[in-house]
Amino acid sequence: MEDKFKTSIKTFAIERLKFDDCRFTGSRVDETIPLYEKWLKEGNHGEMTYLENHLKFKQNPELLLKSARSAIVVIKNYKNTKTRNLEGDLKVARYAAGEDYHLVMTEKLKELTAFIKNLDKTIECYSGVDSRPLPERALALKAGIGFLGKNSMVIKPGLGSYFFIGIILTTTSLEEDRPLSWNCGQCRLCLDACPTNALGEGFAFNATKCISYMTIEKKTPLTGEELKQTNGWIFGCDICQEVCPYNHDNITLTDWPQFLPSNGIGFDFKTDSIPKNTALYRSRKRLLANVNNLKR
Ligand code: B12
Ligand code: SF4
Ligand code: SF4
Repeated sequence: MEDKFKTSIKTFAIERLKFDDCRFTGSRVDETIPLYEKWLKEGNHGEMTYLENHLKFKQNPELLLKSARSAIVVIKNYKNTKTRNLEGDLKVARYAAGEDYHLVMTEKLKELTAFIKNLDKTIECYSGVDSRPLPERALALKAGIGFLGKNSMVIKPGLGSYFFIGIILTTTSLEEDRPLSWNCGQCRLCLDACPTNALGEGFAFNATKCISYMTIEKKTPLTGEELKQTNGWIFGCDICQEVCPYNHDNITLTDWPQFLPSNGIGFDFKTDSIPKNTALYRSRKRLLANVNNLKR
């Protein structure tokens, strides 16, 4: 599809909707499927069995959208405070301190989809943020949004890694943007900082050891040892991002007020009344059980 079409989408996404980047790639990520299969086979996903069901969709995006050809990748910075104290009693990760990003991002993706369909009514779209079986990091990497950090995050030089990824699959072929050729170099700060050794050499990542998994995803109750390891984190974990030099103090804060701590639970968990518009609200049963166990 002609460049003018891409430019219109990009301009609308960045200038009107205030996404921090918008790039284009093909809908397939064939080259990363063996990595994903190996990761599952090794049991790195623990109790997140839904990730096994995601495999067939990641292998074949046409199961999500018939004749899917391209992916539009948008990102939004959620950095919501200049610095963060990683110590403390009960800690909530930056991404969950504001309003629920699923809801906020989905609304913006709807607006972008409406804009695209207005440009060309014959185009079909399928969008998702986090909860749909889309290979979001693989698409973001292929589109050149950023590079893969040793902490397994997509990192965009100049913005860091505190951003959400949103995807729109479309039925039209768009010229693909190029991936970034960048990497962490000799740095290994995140590997050394992860308190549970969830990160390993060669981009290894064992979710079952990750505090984020323990506090958000694990369905069975945390063991005493796991509770000890969470060390006050009650929803997510920011350590491997906070130590990353790409997330230095001068990175600008988000310009979407929804993601500011004042519009959600904030960083300090002090009350049992969790605002309904936060991601924590949906997980509150597990969250409160963990908090009560921690207090014991
Ligand atoms: C399951 C999941 C988790 C799990 C597992 C995390 C993980 N590292 O895999 C848990 C619960 C632990 C988790 C935690 C977090 N998550 Co999460 N999570 C997901 C989810 C739903 C699926 C990820 C997945 O499939 N993982 C399996 C691995 C194997 O796949 P992958 O990470 O996609 O990696 C692929 C690419 O890296 C690709 N690849 C491409 N090129 C290359 C090159 C090389 C050399 C290699 C090795 C691989 C590679 O291969 C991999 C396999 O396909 C995605 C949303 C989505 N639908 O994709 C969000 C997502 C990855 N999470 C996100 C976030 C924000 C977080 C947290 C920061 C939240 C928090 N503060 O606690 C932490 C970060 C922990 C960490 N260091 O990764 C963001 C990441 C944004 C970003 N900048 O990268 C996503 C994209 C959600 C979103 N829409 O914004 N998450
Ligand atoms: S989120 Fe925390 S526990 Fe998980 S890999 Fe990063 S530092 Fe380790
Ligand atoms: S802390 Fe260092 S090794 Fe880890 S992701 Fe950042 S730059 Fe890469």
